[in-house]
Amino acid sequence: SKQSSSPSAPFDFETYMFEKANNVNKALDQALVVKDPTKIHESMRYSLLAGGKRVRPILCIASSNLLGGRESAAMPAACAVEMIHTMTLIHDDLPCMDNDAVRRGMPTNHKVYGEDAAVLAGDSLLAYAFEHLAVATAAEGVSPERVVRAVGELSGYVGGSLVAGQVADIFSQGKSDVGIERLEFIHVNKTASLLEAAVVMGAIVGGGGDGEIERLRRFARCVGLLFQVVDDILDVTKSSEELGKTAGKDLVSDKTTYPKLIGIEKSREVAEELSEEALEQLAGFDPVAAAPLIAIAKYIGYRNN
Ligand code: GRG
Repeated sequence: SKQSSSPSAPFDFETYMFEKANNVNKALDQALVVKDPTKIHESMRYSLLAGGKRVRPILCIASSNLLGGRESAAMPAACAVEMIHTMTLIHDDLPCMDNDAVRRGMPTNHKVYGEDAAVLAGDSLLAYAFEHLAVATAAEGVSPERVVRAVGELSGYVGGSLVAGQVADIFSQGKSDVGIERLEFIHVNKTASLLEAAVVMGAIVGGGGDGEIERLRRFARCVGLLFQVVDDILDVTKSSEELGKTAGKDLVSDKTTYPKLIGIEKSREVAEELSEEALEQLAGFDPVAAAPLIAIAKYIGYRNN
């Protein structure tokens, strides 16, 4: 059978992602137990354990591991960032926001549990993420200084970036004057922020120095932006294929995207630049230890769905 844990074996990305996602799923399952009142805990677990690629927690573990940190010490931070990602999805799907009926191939939280429970499940996940991060990371023997720093980073990204990105996105919908700077602001805050939080927290609990933490922060920002640019490109190319036309749905919808603003070729160049800039940040690290982060960046840049 395939083994990604042997240091001499070549790095196998798919096995790595599969193993890590499994470990994350187990840890999430154990972190959030059903208590009284059961409905709210079941609602939280419904969305938390609904699948998803687990890109953020895996980035957190890989970042920690690059600096010599143990997976078990990074797992609470990895789970915390996925809890927050999940709560943003629950709230984003609500009728007062995007009003979506399906998420991760399943009915959205409020469709199953009602709007009242969905709002509270999101709120509860948000607070519980910080409790879990603080208590479980400390229990792993990580120093109080590093635990406090990780809590500060995550809360800063959530309160300072995530909400700002969502607000900017909502306010720019239907507007024709959204420029490239505004679009980048939305993506950096709405999407890159949690990927950055994941990588930075991994570096902190993994014992990284300030220089290492900052290099990994820049890596994650590039990867986060790359994620969105590629998403925009795929939206156009996928829908063109589906429609058998040259113009995809994104070129006619009211959502601002990179291809719409700068064209598909230039968008591909931006993606290429971001990918290179991300990989440059890892140049000073041991290439074998950095293999998972390099592979994740490449996967995000070159995926085709
Ligand atoms: C934090 C208080 C507070 C409110 C949140 C609702 C909101 C404010 C923000 C929403 C942000 C949002 C929906 C960002 C989209 C991020 C994104 C790229 C989602 C898709 O991520 P994937 O592809 O999804 O990693 P899976 O399902 O694989 O996890």
